[in-house]
Amino acid sequence: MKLLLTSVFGPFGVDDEYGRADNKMELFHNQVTREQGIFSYRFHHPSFGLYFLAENLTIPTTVLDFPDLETFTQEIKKGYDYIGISFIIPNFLKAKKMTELIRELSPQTKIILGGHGTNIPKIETLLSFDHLCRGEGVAFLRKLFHEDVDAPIKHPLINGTYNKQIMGVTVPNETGIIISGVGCANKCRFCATSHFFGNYTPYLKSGKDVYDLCCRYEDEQGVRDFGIMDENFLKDTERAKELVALMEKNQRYFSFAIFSSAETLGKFENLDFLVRLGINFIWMGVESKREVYEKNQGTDFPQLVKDLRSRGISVMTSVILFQEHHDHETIWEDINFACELNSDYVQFMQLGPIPGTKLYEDYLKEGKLLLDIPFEEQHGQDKIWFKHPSFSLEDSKHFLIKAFQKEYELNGASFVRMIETSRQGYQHSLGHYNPHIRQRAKEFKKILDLTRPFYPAVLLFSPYKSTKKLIRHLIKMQSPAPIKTKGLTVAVTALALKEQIRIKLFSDKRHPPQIRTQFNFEKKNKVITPKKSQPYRELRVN
Ligand code: B12
Ligand code: SF4
Repeated sequence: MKLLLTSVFGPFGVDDEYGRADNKMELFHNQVTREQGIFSYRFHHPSFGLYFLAENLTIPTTVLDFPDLETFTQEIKKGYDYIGISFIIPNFLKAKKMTELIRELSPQTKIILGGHGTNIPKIETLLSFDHLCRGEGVAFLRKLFHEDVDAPIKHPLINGTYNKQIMGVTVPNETGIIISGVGCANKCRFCATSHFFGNYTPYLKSGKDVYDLCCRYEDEQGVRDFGIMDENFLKDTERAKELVALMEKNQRYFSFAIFSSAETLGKFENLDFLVRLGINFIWMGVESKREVYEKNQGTDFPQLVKDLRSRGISVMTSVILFQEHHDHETIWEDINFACELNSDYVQFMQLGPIPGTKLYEDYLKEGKLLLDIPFEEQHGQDKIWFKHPSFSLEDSKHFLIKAFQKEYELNGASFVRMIETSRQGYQHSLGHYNPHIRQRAKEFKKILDLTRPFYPAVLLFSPYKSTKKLIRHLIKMQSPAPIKTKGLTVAVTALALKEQIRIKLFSDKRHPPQIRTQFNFEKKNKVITPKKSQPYRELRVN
């Protein structure tokens, strides 16, 4: 029995018959720092879910991440019993092409579809497959392959990011990924993940489970900084408390980037708890200044953001444009609110009725959906795909760009805001009465030292006063840069100039590497299609 699990094929973020240039395979450059030129964060994430699934099966499984069509075609010919494709809705056409290739080149292979794309209504009439997994995948595959559905969850060690660059300078990838659970009980009307997974399914049930995993990462890979893939990690307060207790008892301090709703943060009487927990980044759905979502009721967001940043916790706020109460005036209420929050990062996302959600159901009933808009254009960073009483599709594109530009112009480059947050965190923790918080000062200092050589280049290349003002403030608040940073400063400036030229004259595109990983195989496979433009990596896990 042989299984292939694959993501959809690249290239990504280009206009071709399968996808759109505005749909980049990059988190920040796609939907956060997209208008910030060379200050935009550039990196790729592996397809976490595929590695997670493979690790929890006992049959020989190959994971193919970001293949191109040629690589995928070669792989099909190896004669798999099952090929599982993971896809989201905007990548429907890619998944369809892949199913066609499998049927043509390996008719005996069974096709399994999984991921959020499976929520497309009447999918069985749109492409050919044998099994469909709508929702949680580990139990589904274990059942399909007659494995023990109740066996304990094994967590793979997965790189958080690849290809990390800022201002053209390569930054080390030093993060690991923790998938502590999927789904969220809040079920906000528009939210795809909470509707897709139903209530919360925990993979790591206790603080000890999370702590042990962090120790494994550190022991095996030297990784101490983690991104937690969990819609609302702190909702389980007991798990978080146990994790803090273990870190402090054993004096093994890890740090985390998390998603959290505001009501969850409100459960901790003192935000210093988050510093003790090592939280250095929170992604929080503000959605709108008007309290339209239960999870945000009663939250003083400007104060909360300020309080978090003053403790060294970078905040990403997320605001939805083209909501029902938005017209050409009220939309500015929310864009301006996002600016006032002055968080480190802002994600503006277009309201998107996604199949499976309550919002989709409502809009379908009300006849608001523009059902002829192709799936590859339903990604939230170009035009809306429903009728809005106040905005045309063209309007939606322009307002979105204006929102990103305004926030950037007013508050400065997110990169520099993050440095300022770290400076505040350093100050907060350095003289704190709690020794565990004092312990955290080292982490902030590391960021301050690493980013110091960037200051002159930021001053040189920033088009806005806001960014320059922030840099001058940072210089004023810190002791003079050590002489040894001079050489690095020259190197950073040269690389930033090169990147500026690349973006302006050529293209800002960057592609994720193709990666092939084998789980539960006895013999090592050799690399199949090395590419110059897309480095091809081969790993083996057992
Ligand atoms: C990481 C991530 C990304 C990464 C992509 C990494 C990658 N290599 O693919 C980045 C940042 C680049 C990204 C980009 C985009 N993303 Co994204 N992303 C996520 C995020 C935050 C986490 C995904 C994840 O790893 N989850 C953890 C794993 C364990 O869950 P999972 O992948 O869903 O897998 C589970 C099941 O689905 C199932 N499963 C999955 N695949 C398969 C396959 C088989 C065979 C089987 C049996 C089961 C199975 O089993 C797994 C375990 O239970 C989710 C939100 C979320 N919290 O899930 C959004 C999400 C998947 N993204 C989404 C979208 C829309 C996008 C973008 C269009 C940007 C945007 N506008 O939001 C772009 C598209 C980029 C492109 N060109 O394709 C949507 C998808 C909506 C939909 N219904 O299709 C989500 C749900 C967020 C949202 N808006 O609600 N994304
Ligand atoms: S709180 Fe966040 S993750 Fe949970 S349902 Fe609402 S939007 Fe989704």
